[in-house]
Amino acid sequence: MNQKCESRKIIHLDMDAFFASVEQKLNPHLKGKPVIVCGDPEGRTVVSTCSYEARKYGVKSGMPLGKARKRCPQAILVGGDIEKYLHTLLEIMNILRDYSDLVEVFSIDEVFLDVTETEHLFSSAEKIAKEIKSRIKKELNLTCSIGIGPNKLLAKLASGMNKPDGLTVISSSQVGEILESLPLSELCGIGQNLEAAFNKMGVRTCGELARIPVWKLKKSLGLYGVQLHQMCRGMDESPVEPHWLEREVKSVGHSYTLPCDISYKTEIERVILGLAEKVGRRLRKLGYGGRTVSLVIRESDFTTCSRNKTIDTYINSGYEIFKVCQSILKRIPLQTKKIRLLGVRVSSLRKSGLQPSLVKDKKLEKIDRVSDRINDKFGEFTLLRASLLEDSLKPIGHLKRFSAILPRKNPNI
Ligand code: TTP
Ligand code: MG
Repeated sequence: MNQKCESRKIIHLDMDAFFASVEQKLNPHLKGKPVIVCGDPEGRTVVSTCSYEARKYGVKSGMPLGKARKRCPQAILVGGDIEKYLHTLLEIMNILRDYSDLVEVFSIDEVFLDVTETEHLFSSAEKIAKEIKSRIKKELNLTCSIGIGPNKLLAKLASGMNKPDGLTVISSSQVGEILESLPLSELCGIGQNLEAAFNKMGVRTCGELARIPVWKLKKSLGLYGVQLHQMCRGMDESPVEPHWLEREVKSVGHSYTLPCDISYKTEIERVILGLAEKVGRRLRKLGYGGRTVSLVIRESDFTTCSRNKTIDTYINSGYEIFKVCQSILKRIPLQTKKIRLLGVRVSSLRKSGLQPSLVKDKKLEKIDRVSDRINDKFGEFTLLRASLLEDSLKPIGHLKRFSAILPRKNPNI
C-alpha cells in the first residue's frame, strides 16, 4: 500500500437507524418499538428507514410500505421530517469539529474525519472515536457506528462491520486478509450491476478481483477499471474534503397534507395551531425568532394560495404565530372551501439571544419554557393546548386521523 495512505488516520461515522432513532429520541414512547419512517404514512410510499426492532421482522429501507406493514403489522409509522434530521447532523458536526477541522459530510448520516494531524492531542484515533461515541450518546441521546482506517475506503468499510453502536479499526496489516474474502458489494463504490457482471465471470470477492491484471480491467472499464483495481487492494488516496454545513437558517416551516379534505373554520384553525406550535418549538430549539409569518392553503382542486404578514416584533411562540395566521386566514378568499394542505412558515429571522425576550406576552413565554422542557423529556406534544387534545375532536370524528402531526397518546405517562 502506498505510503501516503498508510500514514493517515481516517474516521468514518455512520449514525444507527438515523431517522428512526431521531424520532425515537423526540418521542420516547417510540423507544424499544418497531418504528418505520416513511414519506407519508397515509399514502403510497416506501420505507426510508426503520428501527432495529422493526429490522428483526425483515423490514428494510426502500421496501414498499404495504410490504413492510405485512411483515411487521405492529410497526408504528412516522412521517419523516428532513429538517429535523439535518438539524441533528449539524449538532453532530459541532461535536466532530472539536477533534479536527477536516470534517466531510458524506451523506445525511455519514461523516468522515481526518485526525492524522490531531490524534496526538487525544492520544489516539481510537480514543477520539470513543469520546465521540460517548458524547453523541450523552449530548444527543443517539448511537452511531465508527470505523477507523488508513483511508476513507477502509474507514467506511470498518464502520459497517459492527452495527449498531460499533467501533472497528482496520489496520494496514489486516487489509489483505479482510479484503480476500470480502464480497464485492460490500466495498463502497461497487454497485449491484457491476457485482453481477463480475459474479458471472466467477469473481465474487475483492481478493479475486485484485488478482485480475489491471490492464484487463482498464481495457474493459477504462479509468474506472484502474480505480477498481486499487480499491480491491484497499488503496484510496482521496482526501477528506471539509465543507461547512453551516446552513444559514432562513426560515422554519411545516406543512401538512390532510388525510381527507376539511372545510370548517374550527378544523382549519386547529390544524394551523398544531403546525404553528411545531414551528414555534423548532424556532426556540434553533434559538431564532421571526417577524414574517406565511400561511399556505391548498384547496381540493389544487388552487394554492400563500399570504405573508410581517409584524413589528420577532416571535417564536406557537400561539403568537397562530394568531398572525388567523389574521392572514381572514384575507384569503377560498374557491372550493375544501382544504387538502395547510402550511405555516416563519421567516425574517434573527437570533433570539440578541434580545432579552422575543415574546410580548410573558405568560406565553413561561408556558412555552415549561412545555418545551416537558416535551423535550417525554416527546413532542406530550404537553399541549387543550384545543389540540384528541378528546376535543369527538364531534368531528374523522379529525382523529390527524395523529401524524397531533398528539399521540404517550403510554409512559
Ligand atoms: P443509512 O445509513 O443507510 O441507514 P440508517 O442510518 O437508517 O441505518 P444503519 O444503522 O444501517 O446505518 O441511511 C441514513 C438515512 O438515510 C436513513 O436513516 C434514512 C435515509 N434513507 C432514505 O431515506 N432512503 C433510503 O433508501 C436509505 C438507504 C436511507
Ligand atoms: Mg446510518
